[in-house]
Amino acid sequence: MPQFPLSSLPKLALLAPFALLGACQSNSTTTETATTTSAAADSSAAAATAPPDSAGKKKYLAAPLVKDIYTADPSAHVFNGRIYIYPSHDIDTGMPENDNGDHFAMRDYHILSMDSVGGKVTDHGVALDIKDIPWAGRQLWAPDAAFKDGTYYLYFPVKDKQDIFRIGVATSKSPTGPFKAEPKPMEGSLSIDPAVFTDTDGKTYMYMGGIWGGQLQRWRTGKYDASKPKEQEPAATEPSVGPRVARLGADMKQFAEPVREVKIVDKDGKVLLSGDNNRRFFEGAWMHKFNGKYYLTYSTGDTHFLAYATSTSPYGPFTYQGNFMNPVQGWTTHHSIIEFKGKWYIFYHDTELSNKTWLRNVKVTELKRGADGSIATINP
Ligand code: FUB
Repeated sequence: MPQFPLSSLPKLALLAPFALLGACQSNSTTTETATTTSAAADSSAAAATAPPDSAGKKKYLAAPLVKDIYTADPSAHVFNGRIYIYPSHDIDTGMPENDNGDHFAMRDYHILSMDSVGGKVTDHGVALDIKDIPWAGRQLWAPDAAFKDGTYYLYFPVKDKQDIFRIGVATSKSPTGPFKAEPKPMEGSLSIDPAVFTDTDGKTYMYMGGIWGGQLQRWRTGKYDASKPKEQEPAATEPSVGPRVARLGADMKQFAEPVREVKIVDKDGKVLLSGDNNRRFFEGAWMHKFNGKYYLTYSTGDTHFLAYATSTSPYGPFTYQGNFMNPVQGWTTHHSIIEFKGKWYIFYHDTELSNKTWLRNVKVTELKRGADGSIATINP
């Protein structure tokens, strides 16, 4: 999870100056935004990053989907033929930046929806507030959602009152909420960034985890270890920490099996090393299936790429195939991938509106592939 080490400064320093647009914060009423997604219309996934224009303004591949609140970590799904986006709702709380990501101090979720890519985006207002989650302490991070048998499930990571990230679930009869949280976190859940995937056979899995501020490295022994946080990441020459996965039970509120670690290996079958920062898993896992293959996509964190690895099983091992999105503006990079009306799209965020790493805005662009299923590189 996001920290703000000095390594990110050269990247930020390269950013051309651009207008800082004000954005207001939480608003519980539904609002609509007419937006153009230059993205889907004209992006070539393999095109080079557009240079600044003659006025020196930075150019972006796509436009923010909403501008009156800050949104991040978009998990997109298609329910009843409409696209729903389950993002984090970034706010400026004045928390100083630190290595634990305390400045990401979000307190509620708003759900966005649209009936087409490039169409009007509706903000459905507050769907779940931290004050209504009995066990929550602080920091509502990247959520995801699922639908089964007439109920919508919102999965969310939040620190409990002992400051340990766990994953909770809330339910609603509507994809836009309001959602009612279960009284306790999901048993056995850990860390951050739940991503829920329902396979073609109807089985549903949750992928989860993120290192550093996301605390996944603290679970290496199977139990949460708060001691010596700086020494818990494996040494550079040791296997990296993998995301976790578990199948969900029939009630969608608990795991049907113990949570297990997902291995991401190189072409020789060797687990990627912890020091392999350009390729190893950091946070923000997503799962989709294409032509019978499972695609695990994720952020490399401190090197700011989105990477992908494939497998013939939802449990892996996943073979690393490449990085497919170059760094966005801002430290964090987080995404989701959906198919909609015969095309594939990636939802992601950057900091175009604020130029502040903790005040992000979600975007969408088309995801393109080679004939062999490889994902084309995106320059955001
Ligand atoms: O939004 C808070 C955290 O930042 C998410 O959980 C991470 O994936 C990163 O985007």
